[in-house]
Amino acid sequence: MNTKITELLGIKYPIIQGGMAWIAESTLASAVSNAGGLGLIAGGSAPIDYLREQIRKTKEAVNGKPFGVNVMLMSPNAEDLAKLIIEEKVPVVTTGAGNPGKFMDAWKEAGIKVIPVVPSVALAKRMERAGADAVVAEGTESGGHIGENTTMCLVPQVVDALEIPVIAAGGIADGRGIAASFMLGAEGVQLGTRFLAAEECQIHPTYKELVVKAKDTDSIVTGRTTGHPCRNVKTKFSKKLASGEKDGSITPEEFEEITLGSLRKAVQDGNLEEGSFLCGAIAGMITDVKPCKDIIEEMFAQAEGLLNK
Ligand code: TUI
Repeated sequence: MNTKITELLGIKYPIIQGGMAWIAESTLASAVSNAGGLGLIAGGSAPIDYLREQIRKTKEAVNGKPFGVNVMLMSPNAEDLAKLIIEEKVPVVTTGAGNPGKFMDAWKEAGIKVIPVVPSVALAKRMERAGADAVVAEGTESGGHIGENTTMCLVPQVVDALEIPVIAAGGIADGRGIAASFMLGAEGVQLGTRFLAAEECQIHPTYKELVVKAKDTDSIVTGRTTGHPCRNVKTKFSKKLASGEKDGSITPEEFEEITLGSLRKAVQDGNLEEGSFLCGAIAGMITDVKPCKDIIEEMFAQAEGLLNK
């Protein structure tokens, strides 16, 4: 399936794996890249030496195939990671949770393909003007830190507003979602939640089980009072946070305190009492754990069948 995104990135399938903080490391990223997509290592707020090692491991595992690094712009390590990406000659960068404008020129000068994740048309236009090669238009169905607009509404509006290619994200986990994204004008897709249930994804078994067992109504948004809304699996912990925010019994400051380190507790410990299990609203459709290669090949066979009809 050739699109402007397969051409831009030199990949077989127009699919990017989400840059999920604490989750997307070299094993997952290299499995996605080796299967013909673009695997990403998440910068999150990880130490720079750890990220250097992850980048080098991935380079070795993909044997010349492209891969990328996601820079979470709210992280204190963003500046150092921006430099590391140039030093290590990482071919592709995606960014999230902010405006990457100040890093753009240096990345472009180094020949790096830059793909910011955006939740609005206004930010998408700003990114195009700043020199982005493509954007990921991410709907509120996504897991983790989210904007307000849905994928169905956001993607065609971003497509209409830009000349550069658009990648759709949020609520996509099978060939139907991919075909629908192309109908909205996207040239590629980014998936996070589907890859949580990949064999190569190194999260705690409890996390995978929550994703596979989730039903359609099992995601919940917390953090609205802090200005950083975040979609999670509905657990006793996330429900308590959401209701505390609603009735005012948890202040934004208390929310930040309670959730500090909660993503690590979910990913590494499977801690149901204190962990934030980030996931997208599509988790209800995911019912099995399989290798990235099978996930990608099956989804694109389904999408091509639908698009050829
Ligand atoms: O970044 C994500 N998803 C994430 S980041 C993350 S770690 C985190 N933890 C706690 C609080 C915040 C983050 C977990 N999931 N997706 C891409 C995304 N980017 N969603 C929304 C945005 C975004 C928001 C505002 C992008 C740009 C933006 O710009 C504001 C500005 O500065 O103009």
